[in-house]
Amino acid sequence: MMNIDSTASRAARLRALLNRPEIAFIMEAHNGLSARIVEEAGFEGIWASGLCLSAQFGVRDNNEASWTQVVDVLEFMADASSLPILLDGDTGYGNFNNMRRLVKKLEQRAIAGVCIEDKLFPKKNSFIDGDKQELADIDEFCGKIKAGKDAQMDDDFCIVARVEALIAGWGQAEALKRAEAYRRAGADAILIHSRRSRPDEILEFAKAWANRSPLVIVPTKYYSTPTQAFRDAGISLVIWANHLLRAAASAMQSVAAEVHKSETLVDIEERVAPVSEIFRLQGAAEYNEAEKRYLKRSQTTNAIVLAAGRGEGLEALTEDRPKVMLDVAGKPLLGRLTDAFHRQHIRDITVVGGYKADAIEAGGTHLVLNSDFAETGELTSLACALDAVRNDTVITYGDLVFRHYILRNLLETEAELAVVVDSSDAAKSGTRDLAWCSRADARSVFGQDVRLERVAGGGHGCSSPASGRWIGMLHVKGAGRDTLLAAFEALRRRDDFRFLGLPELLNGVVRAGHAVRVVYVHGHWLDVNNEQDLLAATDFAHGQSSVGVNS
Ligand code: SPV
Ligand code: MG
Repeated sequence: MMNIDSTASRAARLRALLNRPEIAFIMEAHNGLSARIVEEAGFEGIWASGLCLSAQFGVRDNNEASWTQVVDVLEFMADASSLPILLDGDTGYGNFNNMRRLVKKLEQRAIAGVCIEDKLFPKKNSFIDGDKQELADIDEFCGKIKAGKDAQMDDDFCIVARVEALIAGWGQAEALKRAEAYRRAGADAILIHSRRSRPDEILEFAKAWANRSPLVIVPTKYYSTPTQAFRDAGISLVIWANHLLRAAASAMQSVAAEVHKSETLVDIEERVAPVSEIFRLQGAAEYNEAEKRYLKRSQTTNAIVLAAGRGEGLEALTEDRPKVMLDVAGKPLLGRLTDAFHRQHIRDITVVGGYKADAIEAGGTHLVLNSDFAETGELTSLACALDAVRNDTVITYGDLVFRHYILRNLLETEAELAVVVDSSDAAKSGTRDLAWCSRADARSVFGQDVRLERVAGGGHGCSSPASGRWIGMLHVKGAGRDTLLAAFEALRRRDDFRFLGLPELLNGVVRAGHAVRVVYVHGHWLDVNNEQDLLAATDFAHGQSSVGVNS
């Protein structure tokens, strides 16, 4: 078969289908989805059938749908498929002037051509009372063809003239006379239609027509004719005019009846296309790719919450649940944390559970398990969630309660690695996670360029006073991920790895010469380590102690 240049315009491709020596086949479509299905099946073009377009609206093929409603559907079809579309334009929806406007609007939507029939507006389908159909005046119809040809901007746009003389029972001579007049008026092809169940009158017409111009047929009624007969007759284009709509109608009737009767979906699920197939036909994969490109920030930040511990000092309250499931003003700590993430559009949250992990309930989060939680430190928990350390990840302890701006400020830093340090906690000795930074908190300066120098575990002595306390929250993004993972792997090789916590990881990063940006806060958060903290958290949650809660 002669191949059509797939880079050519749609109109040029339709023209090539009509003009090439080999027969071509186009299939009906009536919306975007069916247009895509036609293309995937391998067809070279689409027939935008008037019957099917009206039927999918649930109206009759009597110009009950307006022409602009038809053009709106064509726009979806052209978006869903790259094939040339030949519109069944009925009678052109009016006189020569309506035809001119139709051609203009079709070209604007990349429709390749239009077929108009020599009947009167409003038309009626050719298979309903065909013999009673009135035909258009030949001269008037020729004027309509000329007007269309004069209106087209692209020389390749095709106008097919459909001869209804055989449908109306006016005979071969009338059909040939009309076809010749339409050809002379400028029609690019002739569609000869028949409502007979045998192809005789079509084949007779084709023989007499003798390839004066491309010939198009619609073998809906003479469907049992072998296609070779059309080839032998020199037919250019065969239109399978309504078969996807009819296939869909049968399938929908059968499924609707069965579900109504059985009151269950169990018997039909395997017979219908999976939802995933509908997503594929809609192009969902492309959307997901585009989302990665254009919705980076809000969609790609994820969080890891370390929530494996029971909570020393809280044994009385944690017999049946881990610390993160302790209630704070009607909501577990973990629920408060996930709410805080959601506020910053972080929905991908991995929780590392351990002690009583079965009791962890946090809708929409992924739970992973550190089964060795009793004998290990935070880095072993982090190891369970290492694949969740991505290009933009917040890692946090699970027992924090904080004002929303703290997480927002951390996310907004440009740094590839950043931690939140509370400068109000600097003076306390014995507090864990004390932090030494390159500069003390100059509280009047917003966005200070301060780097982390060291974080110490509980009670770790140091000659110089600490700059504050790391609150247990860090943000890693871009190349910071590789930095963090490299430091992690270095620690993993140590014999005491199982006892190590997040401070050692931060220190490892700093020791390797990488910058960890400090985001200073002054209070406005707390962590829960004993019953007193729990009460304070409840106050905090009620907003009764919104300033200096941790000082
Ligand atoms: C259509 O598909 O709408 C047609 C072909 O015009 S037919 O229904 O056979 O008239
Ligand atoms: Mg039609």
